Amino acid sequence: MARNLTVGPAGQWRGVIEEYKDLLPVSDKTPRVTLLEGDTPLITSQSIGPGLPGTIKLYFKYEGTNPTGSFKDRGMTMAVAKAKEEGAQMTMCASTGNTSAAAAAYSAAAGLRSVVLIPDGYVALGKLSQALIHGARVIQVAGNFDDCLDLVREITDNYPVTLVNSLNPYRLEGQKTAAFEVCDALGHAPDFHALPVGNAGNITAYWWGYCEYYEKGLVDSRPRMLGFQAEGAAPMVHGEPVANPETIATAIRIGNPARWSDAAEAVEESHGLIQIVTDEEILAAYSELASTEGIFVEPASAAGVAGVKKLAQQGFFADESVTVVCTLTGHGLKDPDRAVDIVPEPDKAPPDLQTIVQMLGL
Ligand code: AN7
Repeated sequence: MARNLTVGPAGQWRGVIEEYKDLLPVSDKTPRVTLLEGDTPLITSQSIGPGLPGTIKLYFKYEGTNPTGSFKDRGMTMAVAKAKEEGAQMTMCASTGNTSAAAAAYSAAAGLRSVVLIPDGYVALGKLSQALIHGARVIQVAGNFDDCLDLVREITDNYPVTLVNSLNPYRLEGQKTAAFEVCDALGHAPDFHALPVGNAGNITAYWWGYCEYYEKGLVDSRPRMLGFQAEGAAPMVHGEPVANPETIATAIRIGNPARWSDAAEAVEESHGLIQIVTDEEILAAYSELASTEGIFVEPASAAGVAGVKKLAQQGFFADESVTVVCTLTGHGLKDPDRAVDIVPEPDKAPPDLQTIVQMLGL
């Protein structure tokens, strides 16, 4: 018998649609296409935060624990549920990897066909394997993400295929629930919220979520939004599209963000900022998260932490006591090659006790 996930055992989290249905554009008729995404941990930083100058209470909203390993699941549950409700047969997206993994998984769960266009050679293996095993039709395009998105827009405008990129309004509706969870966990809104920016959908979604809780009187302040782009893919910082974006953080290797103007508004309204972090700074934060906090993220996910470290060192947070939340957008297992690349190779030894004891200096 099929398990009805919306009526799980008492107390079990029911996924973001069911949990936040009063704040989402859904009705009882909307199918609950869910893998029980959301309810991700808000982890208190044990090492990075206490090491920063100033009095900063640093938290990590770790989205790597979502079912497909990234924050995209929050938006995809909504986008695919609404597509199903509206009678769609096929979903389509362009992706640097995580959107395609989520689209493939949720489409499979909904019984819909899924097509994903990805930039050939620039999608981390974990993400590619997800799209393939969930049964999506994967097309590797000889171009970058922006080329893929142009094609997807053209096709979904002209054929009976539902676009599930973050241009789909339901995606951001789902993603805003992460801001609700942060407020629910803290009991108030943070002073600052930092995150990586690629297509600029997530920073927009968080802002909408914080505004909604604020307007409903559930919190009495809103955070300043801090977005970080990789140095070689920083169109919003430069104020113009980047034709050939380059960064080791392939998830945010995007030259013309789909949600540019919405994100710019979010930053302005919140008195926030969008700044650059270098690949070196991203990798340093990536390593530090893994080796000192015990949190394995993919490189792009470390961009917010890299940015907060940089701002703190510049005295940006002054000496006030502030609460800063960094979203860690995706799991490190998405891109294990990167981890193996930047650490020394493991030592080899014969199956001999003495040798190993000696190697360990015991
Ligand atoms: C781990 O999957 O755009 O600024 O196609 O995978 O909302 O785009 C991924 C983006 C940050 C940037 N961190 O978020 C895609 C895609 C991770 C990501 C971002 C992405 P947006």
